[in-house]
Amino acid sequence: APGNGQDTSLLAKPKPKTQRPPMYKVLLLNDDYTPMEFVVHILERFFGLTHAQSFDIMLTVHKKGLAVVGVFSFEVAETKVAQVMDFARRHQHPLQCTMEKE
Ligand code: TYC
Repeated sequence: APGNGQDTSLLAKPKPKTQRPPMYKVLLLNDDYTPMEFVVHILERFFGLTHAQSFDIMLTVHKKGLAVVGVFSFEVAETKVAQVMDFARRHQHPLQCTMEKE
């Protein structure tokens, strides 16, 4: 601005902002009925986690109420949620899995 002694026009260069797609957290929710081993199996089967990683996440959900299982693109997150919900429903467990924008 004129007169204010704060001209940055010689230093300010335009910053091209590269657009990155939003990422989505897949969350697993606790309940009182789904067997612990079933949850561990789901984490191994659909998220490619080791047995130890799966057991840790299952215990976190059991103790804290929920946990982030992983962060994925919208399409991948949607698929994981659908796979978990379908598998739980087919086995008649009330397990809930949801996604949330990061
Ligand atoms: N709370 C369940 C039980 O005591 C175990 C459990 C863990 C259920 C994680 C859901 O996402 C879950 N059998």
